[in-house]
Amino acid sequence: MFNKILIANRGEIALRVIRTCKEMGIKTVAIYSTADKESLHVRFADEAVCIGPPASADSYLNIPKIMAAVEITNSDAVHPGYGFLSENAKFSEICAQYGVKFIGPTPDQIRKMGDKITAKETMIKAGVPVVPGSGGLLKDIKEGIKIAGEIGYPVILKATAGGGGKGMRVVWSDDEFEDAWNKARQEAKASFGNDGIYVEKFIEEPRHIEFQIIGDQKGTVVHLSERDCSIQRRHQKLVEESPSPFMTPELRELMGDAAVKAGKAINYEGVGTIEFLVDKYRNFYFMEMNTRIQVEHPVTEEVIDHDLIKEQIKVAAGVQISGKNYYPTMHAMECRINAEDVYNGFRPSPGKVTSFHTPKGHGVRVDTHVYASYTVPPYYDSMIAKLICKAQTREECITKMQRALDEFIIEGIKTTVPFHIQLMKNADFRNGNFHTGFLNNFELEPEG
Ligand code: MV4
Repeated sequence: MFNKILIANRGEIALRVIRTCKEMGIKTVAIYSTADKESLHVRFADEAVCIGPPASADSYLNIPKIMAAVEITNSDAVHPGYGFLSENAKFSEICAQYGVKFIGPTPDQIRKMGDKITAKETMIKAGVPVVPGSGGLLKDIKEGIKIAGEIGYPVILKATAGGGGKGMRVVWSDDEFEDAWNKARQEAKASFGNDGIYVEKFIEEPRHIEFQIIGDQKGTVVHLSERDCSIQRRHQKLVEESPSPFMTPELRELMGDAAVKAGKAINYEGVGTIEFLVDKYRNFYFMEMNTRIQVEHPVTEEVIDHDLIKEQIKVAAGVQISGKNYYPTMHAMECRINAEDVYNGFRPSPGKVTSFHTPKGHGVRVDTHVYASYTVPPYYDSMIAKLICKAQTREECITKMQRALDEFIIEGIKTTVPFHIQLMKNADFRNGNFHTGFLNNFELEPEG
């Protein structure tokens, strides 16, 4: 097992990793920017190294500075958390060159899934269903229009370097194609420095259902069931839950098998997520793979009753897993609490938190790095807490979530708590009747 892990991240996930390390008897090193000097991950780690000024490029994304911190603290492993360098193949490679274990996949595994066309080709070979489409880069508009005619409109143009919705355009007819093509290419070029575009059938009103998987270094891969992440706004997830209200035992077997095949196809090592689009007939299609621990991992932890960070660290250290899949025995839901003003287009609302009281009680969990008098810096992600509730049934889970949201006191900044309170009352949400477009038509009640 590792002696000392450096956590190359900040905020609640840095704290989350430190907690598990302590329970496993592993020493921890925090890194921090000057903006995070007063942060709890700095306080709770055994050692802390300041790595630079607030801007991410000069701190949490700066590989030379992080490697220097690894060296001076004599850390034998790095946990990248989510975001920042967690899916950076170069960082994984440099860690390997330094003889430091990157707690996550190999550079090759990251690259195979980072390029969407390569990922799709790999999935086709593995027998995992994918959305019908061009199957490769489009040469020009003419080829695109030809393929669109074959698969039938609507189609969607996607950037091969993409993910998270950037460089995507839906096209409904031949005469819209050229404009959409130009916009998708421009956006892809600007966002990823790669304007490679492919096309596929546009699945209307899909659900986003993802499977958690874990693989060990001996090639065993299992799934840990699904999370439904359909409640999103501009590709930012706001609520996740498990099981999906749309799931059936039969569909779980089919999708779970596909997720395991996907992991095995790249010999996946570590925790990862296979994202699927699911249409109203319960056809499912591989969308992307996330090669990191995700924000919403606690939802799975609650329904299968295992610490995913602990499992992640164990497989990184070479421990083998059993070959059996995990199934939910409870219902869990997570509301992301962001420092945002929901009444002003979810505009970021950083600043000093003057009072902070978290909900408590049976089946309630809050993962946060915030405390009263903490200042939310403007430089990073706006997520400041995750409220996770679990209960025997979805209905009880929502009731508990409502009770917990009512108990949350956060003063000094605006947060997404009022949004969640209203969502939990929505009849369609309560009935499990939603898809990825749900929030486009969700009307917020006036501030009151
Ligand atoms: C799609 C799609 C419909 N059909 N692909 C959005 C993010 C990117 N990773 C893929 N995305 C989508 N791909 C086909 N063929 C709809 C979306 C999509 C979406 C997917 C998941 C969650 C929220 C979404 C919101 C808008 C569009």
